[in-house]
Amino acid sequence: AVESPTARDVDPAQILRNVRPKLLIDGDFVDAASGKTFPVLDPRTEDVVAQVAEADAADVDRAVGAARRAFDSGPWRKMSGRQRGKVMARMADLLEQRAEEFARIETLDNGKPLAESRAFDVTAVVSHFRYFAGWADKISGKTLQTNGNMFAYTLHEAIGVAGQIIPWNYPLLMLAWKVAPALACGCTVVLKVAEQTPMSALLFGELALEAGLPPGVLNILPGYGPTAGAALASHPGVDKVSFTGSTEVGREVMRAAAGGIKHVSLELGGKSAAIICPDVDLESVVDDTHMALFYNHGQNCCAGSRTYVHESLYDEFVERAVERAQRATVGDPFGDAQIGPLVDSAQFEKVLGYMKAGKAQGAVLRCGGGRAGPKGYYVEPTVFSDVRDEMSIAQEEIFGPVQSIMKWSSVEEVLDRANANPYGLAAGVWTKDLDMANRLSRGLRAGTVWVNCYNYFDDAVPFGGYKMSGFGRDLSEYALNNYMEVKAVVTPLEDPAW
Ligand code: TXE
Repeated sequence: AVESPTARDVDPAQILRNVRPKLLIDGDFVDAASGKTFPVLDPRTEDVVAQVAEADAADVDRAVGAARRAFDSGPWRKMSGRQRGKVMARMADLLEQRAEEFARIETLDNGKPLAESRAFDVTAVVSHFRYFAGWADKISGKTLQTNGNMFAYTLHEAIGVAGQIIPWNYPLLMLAWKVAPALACGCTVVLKVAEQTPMSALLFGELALEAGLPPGVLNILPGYGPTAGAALASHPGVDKVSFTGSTEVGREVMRAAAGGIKHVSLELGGKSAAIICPDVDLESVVDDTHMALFYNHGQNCCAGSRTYVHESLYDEFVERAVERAQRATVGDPFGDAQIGPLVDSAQFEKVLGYMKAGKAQGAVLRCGGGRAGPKGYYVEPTVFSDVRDEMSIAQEEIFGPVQSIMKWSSVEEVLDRANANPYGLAAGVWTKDLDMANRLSRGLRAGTVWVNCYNYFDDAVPFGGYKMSGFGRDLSEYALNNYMEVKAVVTPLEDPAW
């Protein structure tokens, strides 16, 4: 059942009261050079809740100029790691003090349940800035043993200006994954936020300044991809481009960055396999695999969107998975519903299109399959069984609450089928058999393999893709590599005994 899209009494203007809908450039909130603005919608109602300054190439140029100056001659790079870490820790503290405000903005902008914005998104962002604040004074090179009479060591130096482009599915968390390691390394940043969800980042920019981040170190540009995003990816003043989004746009970004031989890291789409072995406890696995797909309404790059169930359990699994999906409530994300609206009309149409394609290509629709409610971007939690690998719902990233359940019989076969997809972001394996767990986790061509769990994220655990899911790692010590140059310094020793 779908409750009314605005069952809860929330006032968007009140939620957004502290957000300045502008561009953050060089420490100031400014209008776009063109004076243009674009509308931001409430996905519950499709109503416009704000008009935000729309950055384009001229603003990217201003922002990159500011970031360049802040890097080349500003205080940030010259501060000690300890001092930088202190500012970053203050950013985390200020965010924590205003966690509720951020959670409400995130839910209004994106449509995700408020309980999740609080418990996951905002909490994870605070934790992430603390974690990388801790790294800022622990970044150092190595002293090397040379074969000759030479003294050699490496310096790990900040890459320079990072141009970062992020999507809308976790607006503030994607900011954190990009910005925190860059700042820890001493880089300065121009961040292009997603046009659907610019609000939380703008308030965050305000807090960053309050925490003592010098002007120009973090510049934030709301705007569209083909204009602002493309200008950032190709700007000669940018040393490094990091991108999270679709594989299609990732390819464009890489091409744009190629002209300047910029460093690039990409976290792209996925079609992750969830493999259920015959020896599992069905009850908990049904729940795990449900959450693996339906969390964040399936708008998750690592969503477990190909559910491979061993033939011995298949019929019972399908029945229980359907029952589980039917229990998921759809409705106002400010209420108790587990599934809110999708982010925008494009996403809504895309997901409905895959629901139609599943039916047309012969998968068996077990529940859902259409829009939910008359207004807003709500869709029904949907389960298809009897899905075959060649169907588009089994091949392509849907990015919505649509579970595709397939049957397997031998381990070689399921491994081959799981790997026979261009993406390689994540996978899940459920078994009590250690040999089976080892065999599958080593055999799967994916950047993360969760065994007997799914969607477990930790600041200390790297995340990123194989194959067309991209390269480079977010999170953890590995993320520092995205923002560092390695310099070798070599000098002769007069006396080998030194
Ligand atoms: O992504 P885009 P969209 C997938 C998911 C989704 C599909 C489309 O399947 O349904 O992508 O979503 C900016 N140069 N993912 O259209 O277009 C854009 O403004 C530079 C998976 O939202 O890739 C936004 O800031 N930048 C993904 C960002 O790129 C450009 C998360 C992502 O937008 C640009 C989101 C250009 N030419 C979508 N065009 C994941 N990996 O989590 C757009 N952008």
